[in-house]
Amino acid sequence: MSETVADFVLHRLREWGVEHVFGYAGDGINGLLAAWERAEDPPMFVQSRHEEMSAFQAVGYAKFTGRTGFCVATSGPGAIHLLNGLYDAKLDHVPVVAIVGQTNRSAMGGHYQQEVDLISLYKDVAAEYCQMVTVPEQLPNVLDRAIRIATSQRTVTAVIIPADVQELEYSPPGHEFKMVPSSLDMSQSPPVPPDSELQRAAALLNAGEKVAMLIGQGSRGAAAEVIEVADLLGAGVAKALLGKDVLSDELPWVTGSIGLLGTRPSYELMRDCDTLLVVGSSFPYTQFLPEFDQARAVQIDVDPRMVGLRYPFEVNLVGDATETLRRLLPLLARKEDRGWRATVERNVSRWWEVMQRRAATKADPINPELVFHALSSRLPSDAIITADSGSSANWYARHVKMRGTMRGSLSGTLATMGPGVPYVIGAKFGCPDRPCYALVGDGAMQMNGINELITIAKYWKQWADPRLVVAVLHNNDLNQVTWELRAMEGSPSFLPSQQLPDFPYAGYAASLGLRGIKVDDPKEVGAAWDEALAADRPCLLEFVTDPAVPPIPPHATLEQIKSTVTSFVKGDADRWGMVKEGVRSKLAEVIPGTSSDPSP
Ligand SMILES: Cc1ncc(C[n+]2csc(CCOP(=O)(O)OP(=O)(O)O)c2C)c(N)n1
Repeated sequence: MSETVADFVLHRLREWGVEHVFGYAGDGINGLLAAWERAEDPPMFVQSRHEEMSAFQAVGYAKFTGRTGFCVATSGPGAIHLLNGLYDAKLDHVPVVAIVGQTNRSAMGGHYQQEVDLISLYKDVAAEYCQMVTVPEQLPNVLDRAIRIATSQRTVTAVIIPADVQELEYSPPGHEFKMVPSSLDMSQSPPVPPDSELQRAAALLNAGEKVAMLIGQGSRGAAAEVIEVADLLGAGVAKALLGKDVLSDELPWVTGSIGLLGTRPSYELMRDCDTLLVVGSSFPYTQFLPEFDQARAVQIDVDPRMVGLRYPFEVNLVGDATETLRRLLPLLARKEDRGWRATVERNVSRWWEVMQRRAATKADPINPELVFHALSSRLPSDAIITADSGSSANWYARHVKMRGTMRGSLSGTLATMGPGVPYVIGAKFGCPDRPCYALVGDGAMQMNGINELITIAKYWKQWADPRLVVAVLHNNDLNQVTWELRAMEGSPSFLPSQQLPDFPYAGYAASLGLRGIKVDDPKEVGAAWDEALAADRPCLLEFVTDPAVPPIPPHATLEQIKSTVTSFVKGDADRWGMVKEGVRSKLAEVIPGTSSDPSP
């Protein structure tokens, strides 16, 4: 049988070294599915429960492997379902190629079943490249460019292939007028700034006395250079959430996360510095950066479209983080006065004590901070961790100490609920020998996670290492938003929107043949983590946690907490609990011994 367009798609993906495509079936891609049936793996077709999950899996795969993710869906509803996951990729600068079906060319424009104007629909999410293949000769060029652009621009691209085109006999572009042949292979040569720009940056950094660094995911792979620069400048280093795993939290001058979910020492670092060096981060919350007239600032980013944002930087260097820092290093003078460094280190060490105390603060029944604190020291040094949007992102940001080769991520920019579980599924296909943890709220679990447990049950036996732990914070509340409502509106929570129906998470996991453990006693938290990691199969840990433990922002004072909490003692069912827990957590920062240490 001759090669069809669909056969060629798989053939070309194989030539690009693609090993996994995350997708869901439908007649808009029947030609592709039939080709998959004929073909030998790779690429492997990984089936989810919903196309949005396929997109999230592709994003998780790409985030944790550093490779480009691929997802596939049928026309109309399938392509629509992919969108949220694709936006997650686009906003977090993750390379993902979406291949979607379309109705037959003969039906287009006829208000046909499942016909949606996909070029228009994908125009924004795949703004860098979105093309429909209408004749076979167009294919290699369109597919190759979609892969090259997604990979080099770290963005989303889309290839739309009508169902009838998939079944046409493949015919390559010729050596002719209006034919566009294509080829494989691509080399990446990251940009480096010119010497004159590096000298300007170095002069500014050398002139400062109290240097703060902020690093993001763009500094991945540059940890050694960041450490050297920070040492020379006597700087403290804060991390944007997507860059949390770039640098170990065991370094005494790493202040941890920054922002609303960040740490107190990061807040203090920015509040008190006189010089700022941002490397590979587009951290959006300007209010957590120094005052505009307080610090002179340099930014380094690989993408010329992303420099000069968020702060009045004096020097904007366009360059790869590793190469740029390497070239900057010989131009930097070592700061002999180490007083600022010592202050940063004191703040950091105090913060970790506070975290210990906060985790040990009493709650009913389990303090979610205890759950994350107990996990942190138990994590294998090669663990992959995801957190979902919700209060778990707070506790992940503050309590999980990165070390070794640990990796971690969440939906940093779109901040969508729901990727926690599908991200780790993507990770398990990309890095099957690493232990994975998804840290998820019960709302996110009910939104997506429960269904994707079925996907885990379907595939886990194929993974070299079955260790995958899904931890659910069972608080029957959309807690993060409940707290936002309370803080912003000063109103009691609106139960019809915030309260969640109960669900037996651990029991459900067990019914799928996975391990399921329910924990409602704080004394059992540590042992449960150990048991989950030792299990011979993926394990769901259901922690019954207290929704009254507030995710306190790093800059809040005890007085602010007291007045905020008391201001909404108006109608909340758990109002007295909140007052108690909020004040208690804040007190744990200032007064040792406000806890009843339940020994994690
Ligand atoms: C798709 C989507 N819908 C809604 C939101 C708004 N939102 C952010 S966090 C959150 C609550 C999450 O609740 P849950 O998963 O139960 O975690 P908790 O905060 O209770 O730990 C909501 C509704 C969002 N970010 N994404």
